[in-house]
Amino acid sequence: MVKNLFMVKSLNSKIKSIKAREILNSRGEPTVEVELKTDDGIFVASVPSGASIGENEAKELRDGGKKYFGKGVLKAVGNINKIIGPRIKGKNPAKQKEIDELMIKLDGTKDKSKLGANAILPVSMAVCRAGAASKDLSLYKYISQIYRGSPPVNLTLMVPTPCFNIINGGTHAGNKLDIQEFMIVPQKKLFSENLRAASEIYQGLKKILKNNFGEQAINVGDEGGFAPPISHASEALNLISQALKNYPDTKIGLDCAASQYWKDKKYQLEGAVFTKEGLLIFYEDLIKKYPIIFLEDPFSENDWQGFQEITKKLSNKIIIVGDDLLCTNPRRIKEAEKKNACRGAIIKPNQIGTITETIEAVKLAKSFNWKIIISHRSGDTCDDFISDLAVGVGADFIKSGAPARGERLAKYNRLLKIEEEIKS
Ligand code: 2PG
Ligand code: MG
Repeated sequence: MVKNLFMVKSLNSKIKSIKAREILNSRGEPTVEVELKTDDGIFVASVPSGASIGENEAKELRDGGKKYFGKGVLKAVGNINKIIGPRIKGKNPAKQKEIDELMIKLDGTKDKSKLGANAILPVSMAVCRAGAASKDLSLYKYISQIYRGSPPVNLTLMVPTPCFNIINGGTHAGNKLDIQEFMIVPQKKLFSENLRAASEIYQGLKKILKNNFGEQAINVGDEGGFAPPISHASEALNLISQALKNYPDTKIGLDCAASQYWKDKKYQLEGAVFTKEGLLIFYEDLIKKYPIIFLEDPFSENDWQGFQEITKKLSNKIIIVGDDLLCTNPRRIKEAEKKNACRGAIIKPNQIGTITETIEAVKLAKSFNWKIIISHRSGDTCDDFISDLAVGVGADFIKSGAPARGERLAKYNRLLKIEEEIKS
């Protein structure tokens, strides 16, 4: 007989208290952490923060003023402790949708700018963890239940393919590379094998960089990838190709984050000015020479035409992925589908602000047969929520930076445990 896990504890669990505080993220900048107490224990969650932020993202509330150069989050903390907390106390944490909708209503804005997405999201995440505990379920199984709308009986859950950012550029690094992320995407069957391959490739690349450019080349950027003193994508890709010599089946993904090189209404990169057509040819050349499987944000966030053209031209060969283009926002996802502007979505909970809306965004994108990449942010914490999220919603990929640095490995190491659990 199948044990109905949903009958176990959910009737009794209640949110008893909630406390938020200001902590620092991996860039050393303030962010919000929440501790939520229920009958089942204390559930902690913290939120990340981007550097290349899309115009259509939900807004973080920052304090302004002198402290932390204006980046303090005590207003967001206060909003949790004084406004959200009292309203959700006593509620059953398994009522994710109801609690998220209540917070959306309390905020009342389209972009969560009143209470702050950085106030709403950590509560939403902690509630989700508490909800899972109230059902005696691992978080990924619980998320899968929310996603499917049915109990996790006979689940075939998979760990997504990881994308490791091993060379950093753009706003994430102090070098001259315009493309923000050079990711390797190993193609082994098991996540643990992919992680091992990535670690070996990363260590191999470190040696190659040191031999080519000396010690300064092995300094790392915000996401743990190396930030060598190079300025052309082809140089980065040649170096990665050397590191992939013994890993021939490994693919490459690029996050161009092209909004960052859209300056004065022109694409300006690698010391040249590109037209839309010119930029498309630049990408075409790269995908001819290297085993690229996806291009994220190859054009600027409002350049629908650029996205449409590249999707039309290249999506039979690679996946065109929208990040800043979509901002995990259903309105933008629908528009992109209508315009045939991409075939994959980066999903970042803090771009939209609640777990319920994040899951809805995934559902919508999947209904269009798009590929899903769950993503961290460049300023992150050791919170590993996105790992469970990625497995729970059946994402195709997850990106969480290099196979190095604590806040990046928190996610990958959590996936190791999930894979062990799934296998057993
Ligand atoms: C991205 C992200 C994460 P940031 O552009 O995809 O890698 O960067 O968090 O700085 O927006
Ligand atoms: Mg991106």
